[in-house]
Amino acid sequence: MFRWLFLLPAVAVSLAIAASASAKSPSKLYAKVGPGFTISLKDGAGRVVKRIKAGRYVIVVTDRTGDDAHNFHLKGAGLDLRTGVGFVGTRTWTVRLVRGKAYRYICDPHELAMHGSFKAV
Ligand SMILES: [Cu+2]
Repeated sequence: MFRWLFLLPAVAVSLAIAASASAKSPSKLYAKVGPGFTISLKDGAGRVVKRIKAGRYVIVVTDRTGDDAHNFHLKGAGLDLRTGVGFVGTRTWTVRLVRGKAYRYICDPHELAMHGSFKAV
């Protein structure tokens, strides 16, 4: 009995931490490259990201291009993340977007045709 009384505060603290972690879990963004010569970054509602609130995000990158030799490369404000050319699959990146900074995403082999950008505000 005596031991359990000691444990109760620890349980309460860990429950509080779990609750705050879920309340603050970052929003997801969806990066896609392919099919064909298409590249995009959209929010959870399916809107192309142009201006976005600064903060932490989880970017789910889906690269479906394979033999077409595309990739998804995000850069700006200290970020430089990319999938490999020829990679097919999903990657998950946790990022912090900084207020006032611009970000650009490209396909490295076809930057002129396949690119987009947004700003954190
Ligand atoms: Cu490409």
